[in-house]
Amino acid sequence: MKNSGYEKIAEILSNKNNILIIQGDNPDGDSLGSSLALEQILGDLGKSPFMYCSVDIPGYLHYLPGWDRVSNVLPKEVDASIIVDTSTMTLIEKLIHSNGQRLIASKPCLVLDHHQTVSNTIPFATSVITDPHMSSTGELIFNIAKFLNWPLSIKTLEFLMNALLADTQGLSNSLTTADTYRVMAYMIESGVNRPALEEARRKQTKMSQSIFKYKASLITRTEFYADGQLAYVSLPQSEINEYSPSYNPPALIQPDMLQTEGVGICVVLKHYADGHVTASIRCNTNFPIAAKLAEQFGGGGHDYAAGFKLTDSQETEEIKRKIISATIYLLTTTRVK
Ligand SMILES: [Mn+2]
Repeated sequence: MKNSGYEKIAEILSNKNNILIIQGDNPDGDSLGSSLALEQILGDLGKSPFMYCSVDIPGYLHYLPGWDRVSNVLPKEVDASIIVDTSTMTLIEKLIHSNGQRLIASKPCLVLDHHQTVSNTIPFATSVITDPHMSSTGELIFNIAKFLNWPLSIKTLEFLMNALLADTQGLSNSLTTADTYRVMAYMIESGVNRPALEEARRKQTKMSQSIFKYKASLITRTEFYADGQLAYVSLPQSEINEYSPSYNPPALIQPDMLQTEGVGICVVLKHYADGHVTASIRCNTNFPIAAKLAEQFGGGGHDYAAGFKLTDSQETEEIKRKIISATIYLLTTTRVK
Protein backbone atom coordinates (compact mmCIF):
# COMPACT_ATOMS: atom_id res chain seq x y z
CA MET A 1 0.00 0.00 0.00
CA LYS A 2 1.45 3.35 -1.02
CA ASN A 3 1.51 5.95 1.68
CA SER A 4 3.80 8.63 0.38
CA GLY A 5 2.88 11.81 2.14
CA TYR A 6 0.00 10.35 4.12
CA GLU A 7 1.67 11.28 7.44
CA LYS A 8 1.69 14.88 6.32
CA ILE A 9 -2.11 14.85 6.09
CA ALA A 10 -2.45 13.99 9.77
CA GLU A 11 0.02 16.75 10.55
CA ILE A 12 -1.84 19.31 8.47
CA LEU A 13 -5.23 18.47 9.93
CA SER A 14 -4.23 18.10 13.56
CA ASN A 15 -5.53 20.92 15.75
CA LYS A 16 -7.63 22.22 12.86
CA ASN A 17 -11.35 22.39 13.41
CA ASN A 18 -13.10 24.13 10.51
CA ILE A 19 -12.16 22.09 7.46
CA LEU A 20 -13.37 23.19 4.06
CA ILE A 21 -13.86 20.36 1.54
CA ILE A 22 -13.70 21.69 -2.01
CA GLN A 23 -14.86 20.08 -5.26
CA GLY A 24 -13.81 21.41 -8.65
CA ASP A 25 -16.12 23.19 -11.07
CA ASN A 26 -17.05 19.80 -12.57
CA PRO A 27 -18.52 17.78 -9.69
CA ASP A 28 -18.97 14.07 -10.42
CA GLY A 29 -19.74 10.89 -8.51
CA ASP A 30 -16.14 10.58 -7.34
CA SER A 31 -15.73 14.16 -6.12
CA LEU A 32 -19.11 14.18 -4.38
CA GLY A 33 -18.71 10.70 -2.85
CA SER A 34 -15.22 11.66 -1.68
CA SER A 35 -16.49 14.93 -0.16
CA LEU A 36 -19.32 13.18 1.67
CA ALA A 37 -16.95 10.50 2.97
CA LEU A 38 -14.49 13.14 4.21
CA GLU A 39 -17.36 15.00 5.84
CA GLN A 40 -18.25 11.81 7.75
CA ILE A 41 -14.66 11.01 8.70
CA LEU A 42 -13.82 14.54 9.86
CA GLY A 43 -17.10 14.71 11.77
CA ASP A 44 -16.29 11.38 13.44
CA LEU A 45 -12.89 12.84 14.36
CA GLY A 46 -14.70 15.67 16.17
CA LYS A 47 -13.97 18.33 13.56
CA SER A 48 -16.36 20.68 11.75
CA PRO A 49 -16.28 19.94 8.01
CA PHE A 50 -17.94 22.17 5.44
CA MET A 51 -18.52 21.09 1.83
CA TYR A 52 -18.19 23.60 -1.01
CA CYS A 53 -18.62 23.48 -4.77
CA SER A 54 -18.87 26.56 -6.95
CA VAL A 55 -21.48 24.95 -9.20
CA ASP A 56 -24.73 23.27 -8.22
CA ILE A 57 -24.57 19.51 -7.71
CA PRO A 58 -26.30 18.13 -10.82
CA GLY A 59 -29.52 16.16 -10.44
CA TYR A 60 -28.02 12.84 -11.54
CA LEU A 61 -25.90 12.89 -8.39
CA HIS A 62 -28.79 13.43 -6.01
CA TYR A 63 -28.87 9.69 -5.25
CA LEU A 64 -26.06 10.40 -2.79
CA PRO A 65 -27.75 11.47 0.45
CA GLY A 66 -26.20 14.67 1.78
CA TRP A 67 -25.53 16.23 -1.64
CA ASP A 68 -27.68 19.15 -0.48
CA ARG A 69 -25.17 19.98 2.25
CA VAL A 70 -22.71 21.05 -0.45
CA SER A 71 -22.83 24.85 -0.52
CA ASN A 72 -21.81 27.26 -3.25
CA VAL A 73 -21.15 29.91 -0.63
CA LEU A 74 -17.84 29.90 1.22
CA PRO A 75 -17.90 29.79 5.02
CA LYS A 76 -16.46 32.67 7.04
CA GLU A 77 -13.98 30.66 9.02
CA VAL A 78 -11.58 28.11 7.56
CA ASP A 79 -8.67 26.51 9.43
CA ALA A 80 -7.63 24.20 6.59
CA SER A 81 -8.99 23.05 3.25
CA ILE A 82 -9.00 19.85 1.25
CA ILE A 83 -9.46 19.99 -2.52
CA VAL A 84 -10.74 16.67 -3.84
CA ASP A 85 -10.48 15.03 -7.27
CA THR A 86 -8.70 17.86 -9.04
CA SER A 87 -5.27 19.42 -8.79
CA THR A 88 -5.52 22.11 -11.42
CA MET A 89 -6.30 25.79 -10.98
CA THR A 90 -8.38 25.57 -14.14
CA LEU A 91 -11.07 23.64 -12.27
CA ILE A 92 -11.23 25.87 -9.22
CA GLU A 93 -11.43 29.09 -11.19
CA LYS A 94 -14.81 30.09 -9.84
CA LEU A 95 -13.58 29.69 -6.28
CA ILE A 96 -10.53 31.82 -7.06
CA HIS A 97 -12.63 34.50 -8.73
CA SER A 98 -15.07 34.63 -5.85
CA ASN A 99 -12.25 35.76 -3.59
CA GLY A 100 -11.82 32.26 -2.22
CA GLN A 101 -8.09 32.19 -2.84
CA ARG A 102 -7.42 34.61 0.02
CA LEU A 103 -9.47 32.44 2.34
CA ILE A 104 -7.81 29.13 1.49
CA ALA A 105 -4.29 30.18 0.51
CA SER A 106 -3.69 31.73 3.92
CA LYS A 107 -4.34 28.37 5.62
CA PRO A 108 -3.02 24.85 5.00
CA CYS A 109 -4.48 23.44 1.79
CA LEU A 110 -4.38 19.77 0.96
CA VAL A 111 -5.02 18.35 -2.52
CA LEU A 112 -6.21 14.74 -2.91
CA ASP A 113 -6.39 13.59 -6.50
CA HIS A 114 -5.67 10.70 -8.84
CA HIS A 115 -5.38 12.33 -12.26
CA GLN A 116 -2.51 11.30 -14.46
CA THR A 117 -1.54 14.53 -16.10
CA VAL A 118 -2.11 17.93 -14.69
CA SER A 119 -1.28 21.36 -15.96
CA ASN A 120 -1.75 24.68 -14.19
CA THR A 121 -1.21 23.20 -10.73
CA ILE A 122 -2.40 24.90 -7.55
CA PRO A 123 0.49 27.10 -6.37
CA PHE A 124 -0.71 27.62 -2.81
CA ALA A 125 -1.32 23.95 -1.98
CA THR A 126 0.54 22.90 1.16
CA SER A 127 0.54 19.26 0.21
CA VAL A 128 -0.51 17.56 -3.02
CA ILE A 129 -1.22 13.86 -3.12
CA THR A 130 -2.09 12.81 -6.64
CA ASP A 131 -1.73 9.12 -7.26
CA PRO A 132 -2.67 7.89 -10.75
CA HIS A 133 -2.52 4.30 -9.51
CA MET A 134 -5.77 4.97 -7.64
CA SER A 135 -8.97 4.34 -9.58
CA SER A 136 -10.62 7.28 -7.91
CA THR A 137 -10.16 9.87 -5.20
CA GLY A 138 -12.51 7.63 -3.20
CA GLU A 139 -9.98 4.79 -3.34
CA LEU A 140 -7.20 7.21 -2.36
CA ILE A 141 -9.16 8.45 0.66
CA PHE A 142 -9.85 4.85 1.68
CA ASN A 143 -6.11 4.14 1.67
CA ILE A 144 -5.31 7.31 3.58
CA ALA A 145 -8.01 6.49 6.14
CA LYS A 146 -6.63 2.97 6.65
CA PHE A 147 -3.10 4.30 7.00
CA LEU A 148 -4.04 7.03 9.46
CA ASN A 149 -6.52 4.86 11.35
CA TRP A 150 -9.37 7.19 10.57
CA PRO A 151 -12.83 5.92 11.51
CA LEU A 152 -14.55 4.19 8.60
CA SER A 153 -18.26 3.87 9.38
CA ILE A 154 -20.58 1.97 7.03
CA LYS A 155 -21.91 5.31 5.83
CA THR A 156 -18.38 6.50 5.00
CA LEU A 157 -17.60 3.25 3.20
CA GLU A 158 -20.83 3.58 1.19
CA PHE A 159 -19.81 7.05 0.01
CA LEU A 160 -16.33 5.81 -0.86
CA MET A 161 -17.74 2.83 -2.76
CA ASN A 162 -20.03 5.17 -4.69
CA ALA A 163 -17.02 7.33 -5.57
CA LEU A 164 -15.02 4.32 -6.67
CA LEU A 165 -17.86 2.82 -8.72
CA ALA A 166 -18.54 6.16 -10.40
CA ASP A 167 -15.01 6.58 -11.74
CA THR A 168 -14.53 2.93 -12.68
CA GLN A 169 -17.99 2.78 -14.26
CA GLY A 170 -18.90 -0.11 -12.02
CA LEU A 171 -15.36 -1.62 -12.02
CA SER A 172 -15.55 -1.95 -15.79
CA ASN A 173 -12.93 0.46 -17.08
CA SER A 174 -9.15 0.38 -17.01
CA LEU A 175 -8.85 2.60 -13.93
CA THR A 176 -9.82 -0.53 -11.99
CA THR A 177 -6.82 -2.35 -10.51
CA ALA A 178 -6.41 -5.45 -8.37
CA ASP A 179 -6.15 -3.06 -5.40
CA THR A 180 -9.51 -1.58 -6.34
CA TYR A 181 -11.03 -5.06 -6.00
CA ARG A 182 -9.31 -5.53 -2.66
CA VAL A 183 -10.79 -2.24 -1.43
CA MET A 184 -14.21 -3.34 -2.72
CA ALA A 185 -13.84 -6.67 -0.91
CA TYR A 186 -13.02 -4.87 2.33
CA MET A 187 -16.06 -2.63 1.95
CA ILE A 188 -18.40 -5.53 1.20
CA GLU A 189 -17.03 -7.53 4.14
CA SER A 190 -17.64 -4.50 6.32
CA GLY A 191 -21.30 -4.61 5.38
CA VAL A 192 -21.75 -2.26 2.42
CA ASN A 193 -24.62 -3.46 0.25
CA ARG A 194 -23.53 -2.88 -3.33
CA PRO A 195 -26.79 -4.00 -4.99
CA ALA A 196 -28.67 -1.46 -2.84
CA LEU A 197 -26.25 1.32 -3.90
CA GLU A 198 -26.66 0.36 -7.56
CA GLU A 199 -30.43 0.39 -7.23
CA ALA A 200 -30.40 3.88 -5.66
CA ARG A 201 -28.19 5.15 -8.46
CA ARG A 202 -30.26 3.55 -11.23
CA LYS A 203 -33.44 5.05 -9.83
CA GLN A 204 -31.91 8.51 -9.85
CA THR A 205 -30.25 8.18 -13.25
CA LYS A 206 -33.43 7.25 -15.09
CA MET A 207 -34.10 9.53 -18.02
CA SER A 208 -37.13 11.76 -18.12
CA GLN A 209 -39.01 11.70 -21.43
CA SER A 210 -37.50 15.04 -22.41
CA ILE A 211 -33.96 13.79 -21.70
CA PHE A 212 -34.73 10.66 -23.73
CA LYS A 213 -35.72 12.81 -26.70
CA TYR A 214 -32.75 15.10 -26.18
CA LYS A 215 -30.50 12.06 -26.39
CA ALA A 216 -31.97 11.36 -29.84
CA SER A 217 -31.09 14.90 -30.88
CA LEU A 218 -27.49 14.47 -29.68
CA ILE A 219 -27.25 11.18 -31.60
CA THR A 220 -28.61 12.83 -34.75
CA ARG A 221 -26.09 15.68 -34.46
CA THR A 222 -23.08 13.45 -33.77
CA GLU A 223 -20.41 13.78 -36.44
CA PHE A 224 -17.74 11.20 -37.25
CA TYR A 225 -14.18 12.05 -38.26
CA ALA A 226 -10.78 10.38 -38.62
CA ASP A 227 -12.20 7.50 -40.67
CA GLY A 228 -15.01 7.03 -38.18
CA GLN A 229 -12.69 6.68 -35.20
CA LEU A 230 -13.69 10.02 -33.65
CA ALA A 231 -17.29 10.78 -32.63
CA TYR A 232 -17.96 14.44 -31.92
CA VAL A 233 -20.88 16.58 -30.84
CA SER A 234 -21.12 20.09 -29.42
CA LEU A 235 -23.89 21.75 -27.49
CA PRO A 236 -24.76 25.39 -26.92
CA GLN A 237 -25.56 27.28 -23.71
CA SER A 238 -29.33 26.93 -24.22
CA GLU A 239 -29.06 23.15 -24.02
CA ILE A 240 -26.68 23.31 -21.06
CA ASN A 241 -29.29 25.42 -19.25
CA GLU A 242 -32.16 23.15 -20.17
CA TYR A 243 -30.67 19.70 -19.68
CA SER A 244 -27.46 19.82 -17.62
CA PRO A 245 -29.21 20.32 -14.25
CA SER A 246 -31.05 17.01 -14.59
CA TYR A 247 -28.62 14.97 -16.70
CA ASN A 248 -25.03 15.47 -17.70
CA PRO A 249 -25.17 15.52 -21.53
CA PRO A 250 -21.77 13.82 -22.07
CA ALA A 251 -22.77 10.98 -19.76
CA LEU A 252 -25.96 10.64 -21.75
CA ILE A 253 -24.28 10.12 -25.09
CA GLN A 254 -20.68 8.95 -24.64
CA PRO A 255 -21.35 5.28 -23.78
CA ASP A 256 -23.35 4.95 -27.00
CA MET A 257 -20.73 6.79 -29.04
CA LEU A 258 -18.10 4.33 -27.82
CA GLN A 259 -20.44 1.46 -28.64
CA THR A 260 -20.50 2.51 -32.28
CA GLU A 261 -18.44 0.33 -34.61
CA GLY A 262 -15.06 1.81 -35.46
CA VAL A 263 -15.23 4.58 -32.84
CA GLY A 264 -12.25 4.75 -30.48
CA ILE A 265 -12.59 8.21 -29.05
CA CYS A 266 -15.46 10.60 -28.43
CA VAL A 267 -15.55 14.27 -27.59
CA VAL A 268 -18.49 16.26 -26.27
CA LEU A 269 -17.97 20.00 -26.37
CA LYS A 270 -20.00 22.42 -24.26
CA HIS A 271 -19.98 25.95 -25.58
CA TYR A 272 -20.96 28.58 -23.03
CA ALA A 273 -22.44 31.98 -23.89
CA ASP A 274 -19.51 33.85 -22.32
CA GLY A 275 -17.21 32.18 -24.87
CA HIS A 276 -15.63 29.51 -22.72
CA VAL A 277 -15.67 25.91 -23.78
CA THR A 278 -15.34 22.62 -21.91
CA ALA A 279 -14.65 19.27 -23.52
CA SER A 280 -15.28 15.80 -22.17
CA ILE A 281 -13.16 13.07 -23.80
CA ARG A 282 -13.69 9.32 -23.48
CA CYS A 283 -11.86 6.48 -25.23
CA ASN A 284 -12.22 2.77 -25.81
CA THR A 285 -9.64 0.32 -24.47
CA ASN A 286 -7.52 0.23 -27.64
CA PHE A 287 -7.30 4.01 -27.85
CA PRO A 288 -5.53 5.32 -24.74
CA ILE A 289 -5.22 8.90 -26.01
CA ALA A 290 -7.74 10.89 -23.92
CA ALA A 291 -5.20 12.59 -21.64
CA LYS A 292 -2.82 13.22 -24.55
CA LEU A 293 -5.56 14.94 -26.52
CA ALA A 294 -6.64 16.99 -23.50
CA GLU A 295 -3.04 18.09 -22.90
CA GLN A 296 -2.92 19.61 -26.39
CA PHE A 297 -5.56 22.03 -25.13
CA GLY A 298 -4.09 22.63 -21.68
CA GLY A 299 -6.26 20.04 -19.96
CA GLY A 300 -5.54 16.62 -18.50
CA GLY A 301 -6.95 13.39 -17.14
CA HIS A 302 -6.48 9.69 -17.69
CA ASP A 303 -5.77 7.55 -20.75
CA TYR A 304 -9.46 6.80 -21.19
CA ALA A 305 -11.18 9.81 -19.62
CA ALA A 306 -10.00 13.38 -19.78
CA GLY A 307 -11.14 16.91 -20.37
CA PHE A 308 -10.11 20.46 -21.03
CA LYS A 309 -11.40 23.98 -20.72
CA LEU A 310 -10.73 26.92 -23.02
CA THR A 311 -11.42 30.49 -22.04
CA ASP A 312 -10.04 32.36 -25.04
CA SER A 313 -13.35 32.56 -26.95
CA GLN A 314 -12.30 30.45 -29.92
CA GLU A 315 -14.94 29.57 -32.50
CA THR A 316 -16.49 26.11 -32.06
CA GLU A 317 -15.60 25.22 -35.66
CA GLU A 318 -11.98 26.20 -35.09
CA ILE A 319 -11.76 24.09 -31.93
CA LYS A 320 -13.38 21.20 -33.75
CA ARG A 321 -10.81 21.38 -36.54
CA LYS A 322 -8.00 21.34 -33.97
CA ILE A 323 -9.55 18.36 -32.16
CA ILE A 324 -9.82 16.43 -35.41
CA SER A 325 -6.25 17.07 -36.49
CA ALA A 326 -4.84 16.40 -33.01
CA THR A 327 -6.83 13.14 -32.86
CA ILE A 328 -5.59 12.00 -36.25
CA TYR A 329 -2.04 12.80 -35.19
CA LEU A 330 -2.38 10.88 -31.93
CA LEU A 331 -4.04 7.92 -33.61
CA THR A 332 -1.12 7.59 -36.01
CA THR A 333 1.61 8.16 -33.44
CA THR A 334 0.29 6.38 -30.33
CA ARG A 335 1.01 2.72 -30.18
CA VAL A 336 -2.24 0.88 -29.70
CA LYS A 337 -2.06 -1.74 -26.96
MN1 LIG B 1 -12.01 11.06 -9.98
